[in-house]
Amino acid sequence: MHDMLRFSFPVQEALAGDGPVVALESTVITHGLPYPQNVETALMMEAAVRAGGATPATIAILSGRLTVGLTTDEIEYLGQRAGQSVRKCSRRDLAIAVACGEDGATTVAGTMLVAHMAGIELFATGGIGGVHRGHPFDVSADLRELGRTPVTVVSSGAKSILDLPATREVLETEGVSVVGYGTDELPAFFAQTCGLPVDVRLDDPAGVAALIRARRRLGLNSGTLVTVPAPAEACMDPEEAEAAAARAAREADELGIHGAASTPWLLRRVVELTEGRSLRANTALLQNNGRVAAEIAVALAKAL
Ligand code: PSU
Ligand code: MN
Repeated sequence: MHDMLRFSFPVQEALAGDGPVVALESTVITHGLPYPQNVETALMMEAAVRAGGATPATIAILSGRLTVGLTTDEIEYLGQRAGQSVRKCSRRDLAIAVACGEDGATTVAGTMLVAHMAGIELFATGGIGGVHRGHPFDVSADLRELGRTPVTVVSSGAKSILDLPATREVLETEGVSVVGYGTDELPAFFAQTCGLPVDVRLDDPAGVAALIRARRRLGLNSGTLVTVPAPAEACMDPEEAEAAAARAAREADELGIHGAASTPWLLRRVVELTEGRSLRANTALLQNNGRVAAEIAVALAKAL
């Protein structure tokens, strides 16, 4: 499988020495945030991973090559093409992008798959996909991937534009342990909680590392979801966040927006409706999650 992967030098070196590495996704760059904030945030997220003591590996597909660890120029190249023709690559799209020699941005599902091929356990993002409001059959491939690929995803829960109780149910069906990192309740992306319980609260990196090791020893092939509330100073008022999410979901229905285009459209609309407050929360939580994932990767590397 390795001959399909192209590693950056720092990532290759870190993996060869069993050093801590954190994977980062690229759909958030091309479809989740506007330019130039997308590039700034991607670079700040990499810096947050380094500050936490790990090597960042941003993952994307460049001219059909699965690339593990992007250079600053490659992040800038993808970032400038936000909203344009870069393929959003979930599990179904990976082979297509490779076969056709395309550029592709990996979603949570796509990044988990490539991270696992590369031997990377930790992956940080903002919010995973889930079940769309009013569309119980639009279930993100992220949830299925968490059920069948043993990678630990650090996020602020699922995006609040989704049906969170339904998303929670599907995670249970898929056999995914949902950890609250320093919290008893599932965070709601821009807001700190949605009132739903997590499966276990763990308060430090060593606790999460112990859970990952237990999952490995048991031979379970499912992933782990570690949920981290957005930093208090950047998070949104839960009522404002909810009102914007509900309105955006209603408008998307009226406009007939669906499928893979849904999430990018909804996120963009919520930024408009909240006059940029959701964007501020999104960039802050992405960085925070990068740091937390790095600290867990360090604890896991120590315990090996
Ligand atoms: N988190 C963010 N912004 C994003 C995403 C996550 O803060 O843009 C992306 C992820 O790549 C996730 C995708 O996998 O949205 C979900 O899309 P869908 O609902 O179509 O599966
Ligand atoms: Mn979908």
